[in-house]
Amino acid sequence: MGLALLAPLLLVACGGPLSSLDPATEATARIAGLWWVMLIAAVVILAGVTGLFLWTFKEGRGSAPVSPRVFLLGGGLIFPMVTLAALLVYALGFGQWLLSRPGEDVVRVEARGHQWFWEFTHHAADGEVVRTVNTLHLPAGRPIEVTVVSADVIHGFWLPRLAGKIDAVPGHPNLLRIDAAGPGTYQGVCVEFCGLDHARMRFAAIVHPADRWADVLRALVNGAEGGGP
Ligand SMILES: [Cu+2]
Repeated sequence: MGLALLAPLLLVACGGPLSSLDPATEATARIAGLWWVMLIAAVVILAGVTGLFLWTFKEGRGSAPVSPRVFLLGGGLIFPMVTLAALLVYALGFGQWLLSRPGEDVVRVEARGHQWFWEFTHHAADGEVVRTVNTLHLPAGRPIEVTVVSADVIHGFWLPRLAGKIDAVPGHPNLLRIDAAGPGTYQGVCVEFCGLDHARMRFAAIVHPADRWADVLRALVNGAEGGGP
């Protein structure tokens, strides 16, 4: 009964424009999946250790169901080593897949962090360059590679529902891959403390239908806002 009441509350709490637990792409769905696996594993481990602790209290000293040697070696050494090694191998492979994957028809944009705003650079088909502030325009259904850099201090680029997060480091471009399946407006935020106005360093990514992408770029070149999705 308790769980039945709790589940809808948890789902509501996990929603919202800046929630990585409300994924809109395959990449963020896999990130959210990994988060849930880690949460459940952490709860199971905590419950097990608490259970052993309470058992010892209840039954008295020396009555634990496992010997101290097994508990220390198994629980303190072997189990964390195996678990952390498995997580490390998975995370390295997944991180590589997440950051940059080869693909045809890749759309390349640049995100440059400033104290305290984001400057985005888009490239139109005729070679024109379009810069926007705090609004990133993207096409749906095409692989997108965002080059993330900084003009001053270290910032953190994060679009929770669309992609993973990556640091914006001065003089060191980082690549972030985005595959946005459908149009929409997604919220992003700076996630590295970068000074007084860090908390207000938000931005939006507008994902446009693929067949409107050329028109959007043309409108941006002509000084329009590019419209909604
Ligand atoms: Cu910041």
